[in-house]
Amino acid sequence: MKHWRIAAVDALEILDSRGHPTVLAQVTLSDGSRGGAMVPSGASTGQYEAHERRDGDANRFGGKGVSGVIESIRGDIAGVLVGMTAEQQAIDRRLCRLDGTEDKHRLGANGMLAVSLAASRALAKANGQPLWQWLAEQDPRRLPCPMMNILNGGAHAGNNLDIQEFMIVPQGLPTFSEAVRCGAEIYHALGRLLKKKGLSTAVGDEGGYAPDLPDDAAALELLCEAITVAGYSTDQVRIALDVAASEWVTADGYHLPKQGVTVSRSLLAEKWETLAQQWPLISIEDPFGDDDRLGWQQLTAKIGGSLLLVGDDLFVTQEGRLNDGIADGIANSILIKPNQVGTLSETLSTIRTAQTARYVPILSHRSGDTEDPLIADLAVAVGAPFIKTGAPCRAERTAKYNRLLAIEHALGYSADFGGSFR
Ligand code: 2PG
Ligand code: MG
Repeated sequence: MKHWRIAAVDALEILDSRGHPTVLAQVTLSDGSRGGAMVPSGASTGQYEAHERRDGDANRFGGKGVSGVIESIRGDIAGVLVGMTAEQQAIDRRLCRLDGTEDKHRLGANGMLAVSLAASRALAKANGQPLWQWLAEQDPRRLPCPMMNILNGGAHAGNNLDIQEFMIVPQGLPTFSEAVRCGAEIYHALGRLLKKKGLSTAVGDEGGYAPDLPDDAAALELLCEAITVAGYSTDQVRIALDVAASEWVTADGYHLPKQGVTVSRSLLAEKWETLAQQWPLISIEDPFGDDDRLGWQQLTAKIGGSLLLVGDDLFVTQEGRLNDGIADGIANSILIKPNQVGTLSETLSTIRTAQTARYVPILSHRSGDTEDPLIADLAVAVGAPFIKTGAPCRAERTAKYNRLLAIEHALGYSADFGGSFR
C-alpha cells in the first residue's frame, strides 16, 4: 500500500440548511489529492454529545459564528497534521490528543470532524476509490432502507405536535430506488391529503410537513391514509417515530410543551406500548430521556423483541455509553451521527461495537444539515440496514438519497437492499 503525507489543511465558514454558520474543511495530500467535508448541526441535541464550538460573539451570526474553529483548523490543527503520514486512525488520534479534553471542548467536535472526514475523502481519492468502497472492510453491496421523516413536530417545527418525527420506512420494497420512489409518492399523497383537509403544507427543518393536528393518533392516521392512497400497504411501508423525549424531561416528569401536559414515566411507557399495538410501527427512537435508564430498561424488556428501540440522545454515538446500554439491556439499536462524537475512527468503532452486540446501527443526518452526502457513503460502507435523512424534499436531504441512488447504480445487479434487521 502506498503512503502519502498531509500537505495542507484549510477551512472556511459556510452556511447550513437553517442559515447558521458551519465548517467546511479541506485536506490535501502530498500527491495533490484533496478531500473536503461539511459538518451538520442538531437542534434537539443530547446533553452528552461532544462539544459543538461556536464563537458566542453576538455581533456575528447571533453568536453562532465558527470563525474560532476555522482559525484553529488553519493554525493548531494544520500545525500538527501537515507533514504527518496520512492514515485515518493516526490522524484522528492526533486530533484527540491535540484537543486533550473529554468532550472535545477545546478544538470543537465540529472542527475536528470536518478535518477527519475531509482526510477520509482525500485518502479515498488518493487510493482511486469512492468513499463507500474505501471505508468498507468487506465488499459493500447493501443499500440502507430510508427512514423518511415526512411529518415534523417537536423542536423542528412550529406546529402543535410534541413527537419530533413521524417517518415512513418502505422496507418491503425490493430495491433502494423503488423504496425512494415509494417514499416520494407517499410524501406527495400526504401533501394532497393535507391540502384537501385545509391543513398547512409548509415544511419543517427536515422537509416533512408540519401541520397542526389534534393529537399523535391523528398524525399516525394521516400517515397510514397517505400510504394507502399512494397505492402501498402498511406491510410494505412501516412507521418509525423519533420522540426525542430528552426534550421533555423536567424535575416532575415528562412535560410535553405543546400539549401542556406532564406525564410520569409509567404513563409514557403505557403510551408507547399502546401505540406499538395499534399502529404498524417498526421503531421508536428516544422514547425516554437520556438518563432514564429504568424507563428504557423496562420498555426494552417488554417490547424490544418486536420493534427497534433506538438510542440517539441516549448513546450519542459514543462507544462507552453504548457499552453501558448493552450491559444493562437498554435499547436494541443505535442512531449514528458522526458529529455527536467528533471523529470518523470513533464513529466506526461505535458501529462495530453495535454490530458485534447485534444492535442495529442507523446512520443519521442532523436537523441542520448541508449538501454533503457523506453519511450515505458511510451507511453503505458499514452495511447499515437503515438511514434516516429526512423527507424526500429539500436539497440537503435529497443529496443523501441521490447519492445512494448513484451508488446503487454503480453497484448494478450486485446491489442488495437493507430494510430487514433480524
Ligand atoms: C434527531 C435529529 C435528526 P437533531 O433527533 O434524531 O433527525 O435531530 O439533529 O435536531 O438532533
Ligand atoms: Mg433523535
